Parts: sequence; structure tokens; C-alpha cells
Amino acid sequence: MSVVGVDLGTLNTVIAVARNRGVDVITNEVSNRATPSLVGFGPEARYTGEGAKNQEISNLKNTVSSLKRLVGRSLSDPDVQIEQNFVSARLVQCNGLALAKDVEEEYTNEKGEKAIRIVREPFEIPYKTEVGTEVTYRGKKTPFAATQLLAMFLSKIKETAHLELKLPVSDIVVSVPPWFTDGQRRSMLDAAEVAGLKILRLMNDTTAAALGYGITKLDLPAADEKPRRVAFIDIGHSNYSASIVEFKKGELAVKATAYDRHFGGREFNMALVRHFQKEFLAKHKIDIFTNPKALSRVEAGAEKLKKILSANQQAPLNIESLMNDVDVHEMVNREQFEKLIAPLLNRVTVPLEQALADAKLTKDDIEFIELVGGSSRVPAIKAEIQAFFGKPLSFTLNQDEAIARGSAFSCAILSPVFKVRDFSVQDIVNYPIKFSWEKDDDIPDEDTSLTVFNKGNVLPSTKILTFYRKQDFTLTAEYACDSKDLPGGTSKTIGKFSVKGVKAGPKSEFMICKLKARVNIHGILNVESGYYVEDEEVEEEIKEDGEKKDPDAMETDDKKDESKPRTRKVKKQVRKGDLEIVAETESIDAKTRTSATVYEKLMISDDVLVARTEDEMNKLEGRIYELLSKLDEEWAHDEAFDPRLFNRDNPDPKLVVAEKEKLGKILEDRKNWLFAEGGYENRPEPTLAQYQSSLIDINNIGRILERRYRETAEEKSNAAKGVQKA
Ligand code: ATP
Ligand code: K
Ligand code: MG
Repeated sequence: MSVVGVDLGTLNTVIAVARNRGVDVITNEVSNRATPSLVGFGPEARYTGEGAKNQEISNLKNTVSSLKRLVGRSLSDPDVQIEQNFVSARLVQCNGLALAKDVEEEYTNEKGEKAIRIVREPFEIPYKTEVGTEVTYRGKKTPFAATQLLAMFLSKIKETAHLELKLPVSDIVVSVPPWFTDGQRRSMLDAAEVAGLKILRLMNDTTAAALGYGITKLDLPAADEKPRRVAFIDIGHSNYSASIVEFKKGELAVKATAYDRHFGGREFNMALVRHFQKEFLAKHKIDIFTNPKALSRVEAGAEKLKKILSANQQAPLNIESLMNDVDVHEMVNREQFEKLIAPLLNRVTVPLEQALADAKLTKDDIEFIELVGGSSRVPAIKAEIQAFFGKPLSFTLNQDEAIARGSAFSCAILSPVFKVRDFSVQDIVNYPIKFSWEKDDDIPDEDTSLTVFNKGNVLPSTKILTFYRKQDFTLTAEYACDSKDLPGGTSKTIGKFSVKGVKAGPKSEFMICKLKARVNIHGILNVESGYYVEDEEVEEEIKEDGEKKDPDAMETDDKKDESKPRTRKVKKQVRKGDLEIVAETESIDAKTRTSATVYEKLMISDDVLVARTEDEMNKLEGRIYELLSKLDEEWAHDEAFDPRLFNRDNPDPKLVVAEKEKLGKILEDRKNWLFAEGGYENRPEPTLAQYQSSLIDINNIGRILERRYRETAEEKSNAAKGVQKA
């Protein structure tokens, strides 16, 4: 079993694995250390990661980005509306998951006869509304909910890790922005499960960076010393988070986290794109916003230009034939760029102020400021942050890999298969949570709600709630903050937890119900279990030390009887039985999730088959051309095959000529079959088996001719050597 940490970025995903030597970032199939966080859909297969990136510009409508920012959200969320500006596929509201089944279909075959074949028919099963995209996949319009899209991408990540580790991959730690809500976190877990992965911890981005930092530092303060305070600032492609973290030997505690959910590299790109839009309108009378492909190309160019500007004073944008046959050539200098992003630069210090205020600390309390995330390379950003703290910034972490590495360390700590120095990670609740319930008229002055987890409460954390009730009741969990403090459009309701089996007790009018509310290691709220108690008088041992000592019970030491501890009667609540909790949350129910998992596996095997078929087709094509060129050149003249050779144990030399002719015919035939006029539309797509058998056919003759040609060549060369020796 393997230990894997994943920094699931809006733009790029980085995978780190723990091995005996330590934690390494692994490379993907094209040797990149980061994989584009994309999925795409084609007429036959899905594309993920690098494959999706390769076809993106030519298949914009069926390529989906921003996967992690879409999961668990609704199309109507203002945040999701913003997301549509960055996602080329059209976002739609899904009411369930897309599944598919194999059904029989009547069709007319090549001979014009009616026949039956099996086709895959998409259908939807309801679970909840979530944003998704409608794409054309295997020739059918299919709506995929965001959770499913993310599952597809996570399947790819799983495969990449598996290819590198050559071990089954299941346990992982995945990073998320700290502002993710309960619903978003549940959707992340669901997506992972659909992909056959078990998330051991959903870790906030900055917390992961902090763990990667702390676990390698050997000079952290001892338990009784003042903690080391470090600010971790992550500015990525789409969002910005800042955490104040305290370190001591073997532990870290997040003190405060603040964020800007819409601040990152893509906003910088967009500022450039809008600038170019104006320039091109004025200079060339073209509007790139009317042409998705042109817009995509300018976005890609702007991103490249922006990166160059981080190290240079100016950078160019050159695109040939952008649209309407117009070539564009632009130059942007750093000063211009900084003017374009001025509204963003003005916001840089907001999360920093907020984090310090929440942590009740000042700038001077912060010893080190560690920057991670690709956009922390922008010089103007660095300058703003440095000016704010009034001290130099640290870059001891790898900006692109720190979060993945921290996640892998977390996975190593949590995984039973790995021995690693223990390091305690204590995070905090970012949105306060309250429970509310219906008033019971028999209980005077009862409150009907209670804030159970405040903002800044440590995480994970369990609280026991006590209720006096005589019948089943329901708790509603809600965010106890302003809607404006939640991601746009997030419902305040987190979930409902119904408590079953409540009735009056034998001795009292009420049942005393104890409910265990927990914000778990993923930052997800649950009422995990419930039980009921009864007040009873019990004998309790009297402790002989500590403050709890009962002064009346104090007697002389010599009277103490070692074998019989002294006891007294106390009133206590004794656990009598369990209560059933029925939860209604944003998670997908187990049955639906299983169906999605089965379908995901089916799509994976479809993709594998398509890839193998394509490989086989390429092999066949290559072989046809190879043999055709041999027939045309090396083997064209009869001397290529020395007749003397065939007089030994080989058949009649005349057969060679016949074989050559036969092979030529087969090759022509196969070539015509492979490149049928009008393309594949004119005949059914050849199957893997058909390509394989074609290859066998041409190899049967091809190999014989190759051997004879080789033997002739050897004979000639031996003869030549013999002449030389003589
Ligand atoms: P997020 O954390 O927002 O989900 P992410 O993790 O995918 O996104 P990162 O990989 O941290 O984001 O950063 C990617 C961003 O950093 C891109 O916008 C990219 O253009 C930008 N970036 C990378 N290198 C540079 C550079 N040298 N100068 C400026 N920007 C850069
Ligand atoms: K990343
Ligand atoms: Mg990131």
C-alpha cells in the first residue's frame, strides 16, 4: 500500500509520495512534475491531465477546468457564475449523476441488413442538484455533475501514482482551500471514493505547507518555550490563503486563517487579456471575446507573458493569424502590468490583516513569512507582502511542491503502513457552527439553538450535547455567520440529524440524550453517535491525591487500607443504550455512489480499450508503410533474394516472387481499408481484434521475406569477406 499526497490545484495538480528515503514529487507520463487539472471528452474516449490539455484548444466545449471549484456547488451560486468566465465548457445544473447502461439497438449493417448491436445509453439518477457540464461524449450529449468530473480526474491521478509506485494506490491526503465548506468537503470525499481512493485527511493548503515546513525543522522550540510563529501564504491560480501557525517540537497549531477566494494568477491573466482585447479592437478591429479559440490563445499567451515579466522588465505577445487573418505583436512592460493589476494589488494585505487580527497577534510577532503557490512569484506581490510585514520574506519551501509534500507527510503520519516521526497537526474551524432544534413545550426556558463550534475552534474536535426529550427530535446544523462570510450562494444549512428511539425513561419523564457532535479531521461536521443515560447513585472510589480530595474524608495516613479503596456514594449519569442518528447531509448516499463507482470503472476500461485500439492501429499503419517501402526499395530487385539460398532447405525461389506480389496486394488492400475514402464514417470503426488480425496477416508474409532478405545479405557479406581474405 502506498502513501500519497495530492495538491489538487485549480490549474495544476502535484503528486508527492512517501518512500523510505523521504517524500518525492513524482512525474507524469510526459515527465512533468505537475499535471493539468483538466478533463475532456471525445467521440470515443475521455482525456485527462496532459491528454486533456493537448486537445483543449481544438475541443473547448468538451473540456472542463476548475474542477475543484465546482464540486459541491450550485449553478446559481454567484461564485459559480464567475467560474463560467474561466471554464470553456458550458456549465449546467445537474439534478443527479450521469450513468450509462448497455442496451440493444437495431441498426443497418454494411450489407444493408437489419442487425442488432449493443450501445451505451446514458441516463441520470437523481441525488441532489450540483453544477456540472453537458459534454458530447461517445457521440451522446451527457451531463456530468462536478463530483463525477472530479472523480475522473482523481482516477487519472491515481493511475499516475500507481504507474510510478508500482503499488496499489488507495490511501491519499488531498489539499483543499481552507475556505471550503462542509458541502464542498463532502463532495471531495465522494469524488475520491468514486475514483476508488480513500482520503485519510482533507488538508487545508496552508496547513499542508506548514506541516512540510515543520516536520523537517530540527530547531523548533521546546514545549515550555515560546512557539515559533510563521505566516504561510499561498497564492495560486485562483485563490489566496494566509495562515498564522505556531510551531513547537513535534507539533503545529494553526492560529488563524484568512483568504481571498478570487485572487490568483488567472485574475492577472484576465487583466492582460482585457488589455489586449482593447488594443486589438482599436488596432485591428477584432474582438477576441467573440471568438472562443482566439480568446483561448490570447489567454495562453498572456500567461506566458506574465511569467516572463516576473524575471524581466518586459515581455512580448506574438500570435500568428489570431482571427480574421490578423497577426498580433504586442509588448508589455512591468510597469504597465502592475497598473493593470492595481485593483488586485490593493487587496493583497487584506487577508494578512485579517489573519493577524483573528490570531490576536501583530506583525512583529511573526518570525518568518513563507510564500508558496505559483503567483507568489509576481514581484509586485512579493513587494507588497514584504512592505506589510516590514521584514524579508522566506522561500525555504518549493513554491510549486510544498503543499503536495506536506500532504504526503500527513498521509505518512496517518497511514498504518509507514513509520514516520509523529507530528501533531492542529487546525481550526473557519466557519462557526450552531445547532438548532424545536422547542419542547414541557421544558421551560429552553434555548432553541447553540453555537457549538466557534470560528477558531481547534479541529478535529468533539463536543457532547445533552438533551432532555421524550420523543424523537431533529437537530439542524447551520453556519452561525453572515451569508456574506460564506462562499457566494452557500446555504446556511449544513445538515439535519434526526435522533431516533427517544422515549420517556422508567424513572423519569425525560430521556437524557447525549449526542456526540464532531468536526472531523477533514473539517466536516457530523453527529457521529448518540446514547442515553440515567441518573444513578454509584459507589465511587475516593482518590487519595490531587485537589479533588474530600476534606471530610481526610484521615491519618496509617488508617489507609491498601486492599480496600475507600468509596462514597455519588450521583452519576450512567450510559444505558445507544440512540440511532439519521443524517441528512450533502454527501451522496452509498447506493448512488456505488453506481457511480461502477460507471467510472466502465469508462476507465472503455478508455483503455480505445487507447489500445489506437496503439494497434498505429502499429499496423507503421508496419504497412515499412513493408511497402521495403518492397519498393530494398526488395525491388530480384538479386535482393539470392536464389542459391533457396536451393538448400528453403522452398522454390520462384515462390519469393509470388510472395512479394501477394504481400504487395495485401498491403494495398489493408492500406485502403485503414484509410477508407471519406474516413471512418463510411464503415464501422475497426475493432482492436481486427487491427490485431490484420497485423498478423501482413506479418506472416512480411517476416518470411525479411528473413530471406537478411540471409541473402549475410551470404553476400560473407562472400565479400572471403574474397578479401584470399
Ligand atoms: P489554486 O491554488 O488557486 O487552486 P493552483 O494550485 O493550480 O491553483 P499554482 O500551481 O500554485 O496554482 O499556481 C499557478 C499560477 O501561478 C498560474 O496562474 C501561473 O500562471 C502562476 N505562475 C507560475 N509561475 C509564475 C511566474 N514565474 N510568475 C508569475 N506567475 C506565475
Ligand atoms: K498546485
Ligand atoms: Mg494551489
